[in-house]
Amino acid sequence: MTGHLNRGALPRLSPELRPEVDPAELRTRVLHFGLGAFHRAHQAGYTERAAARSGEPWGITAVAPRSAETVHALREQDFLYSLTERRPDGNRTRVVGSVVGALAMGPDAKAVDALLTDPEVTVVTLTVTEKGYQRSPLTGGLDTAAAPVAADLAADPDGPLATVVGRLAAGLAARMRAGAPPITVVSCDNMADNGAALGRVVHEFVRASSWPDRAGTLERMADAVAFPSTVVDRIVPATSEADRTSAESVLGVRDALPVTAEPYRQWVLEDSFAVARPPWERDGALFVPDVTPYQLTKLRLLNGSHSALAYLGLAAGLTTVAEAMASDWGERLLRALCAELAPTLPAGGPDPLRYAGDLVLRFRNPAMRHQLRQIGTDGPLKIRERWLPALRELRGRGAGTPVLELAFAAWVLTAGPASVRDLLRSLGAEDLAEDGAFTTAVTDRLPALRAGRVEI
Ligand code: CS2
Repeated sequence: MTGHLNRGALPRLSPELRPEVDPAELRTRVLHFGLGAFHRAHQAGYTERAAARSGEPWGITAVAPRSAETVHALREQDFLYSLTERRPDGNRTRVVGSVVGALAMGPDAKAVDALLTDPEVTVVTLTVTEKGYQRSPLTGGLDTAAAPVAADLAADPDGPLATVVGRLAAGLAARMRAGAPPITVVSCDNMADNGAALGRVVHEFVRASSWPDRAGTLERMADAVAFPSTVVDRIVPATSEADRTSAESVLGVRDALPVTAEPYRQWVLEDSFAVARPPWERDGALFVPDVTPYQLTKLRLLNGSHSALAYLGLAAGLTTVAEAMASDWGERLLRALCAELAPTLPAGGPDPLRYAGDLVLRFRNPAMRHQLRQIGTDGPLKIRERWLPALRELRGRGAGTPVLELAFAAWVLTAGPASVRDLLRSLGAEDLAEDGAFTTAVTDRLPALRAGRVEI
């Protein structure tokens, strides 16, 4: 077999490699922002199985906020791509069939808005990372002074906009004017209270706009647009050239956009949708009244220890999470950090120590090549969510924070500021910058780390 993956190639694939749905039978009923590997390995799979098991035609059109490269590559493949689960006992590959369209947010602005006003589209999902929300570090609300936000506020809302928040606000406003049915907008990014955070920036964008009907739009949005909070979880390393080669050898056709992921996956959603949604529970998603205990456990224990392993691993000259876990300090660090953070977690979530044990197994998976550098990017945005609230809470109670101090020192080293205080100030964490005991403890950790030693 030659050629590349597309609908025409499906009949030639062996049955266990084919999608669980016939993509030709799906229609766009979910609009997704953020066309990265994570969406393709997580929500797209849940949606595919929800459609397959319910017989309802839930298809996704995915919007790339910035680069149109993935959009073109997906179009070439009729929006198909393969997902390979990397299990310690071998790989399992399958083509995913739930994506039925791809748009580039700037050039395709009109098509994006047409879907946002389409009565058939009742769900919007987002994986745009923390920086996509354009939040002010001080207030958590919309950073109207940020250049792209200011430019979008001044721009014609019917034309191309630079920010997802602006596009969403403009499209939802158009939906309200058109009198289309209610809609649910689901943040799938790693932030505490992600639904409320998204609702806030979208509402604030409308409020800060000069649209003549903004007051009425805000009123209608309050009734007709829901912003549930969710917790998404699956480790999805960036795709490498080796992944493309191995996907091709399994499929027998070239796939330019394969994704790889660990076998584990989880999706917990606040059960407050406005209208019809894919029955994701048919594929194991959990709908609960309040996601907070799950969300904080995942953010602080999983993402928090990921960031700690990333900065400490980089300081020790390592490359991947599995390598850091195989070092003589990796597992100890992870367990000690989880134990330190456990008292900050609300009741009602997973047991923190058992959760830490599961993380040891997931992070150790030798079949995954999850780059420490990938996790280390966007440090300030991630650390603000992952470490600072727990750090403040523990220090406020007078509890020791030795593991966070060590992790912080490793971050200082890789971020390269003049001092620990400077770094804290640049995060807007004036209170911690003034906490002399903390800054001294972090500074004291630097010499050993500079010598490549991680001492827990
Ligand atoms: C990671 C996350 O890159 C990162 O910052 O911590 O992407 C992590 O792999 C996922 O949240 C796991 O669900």
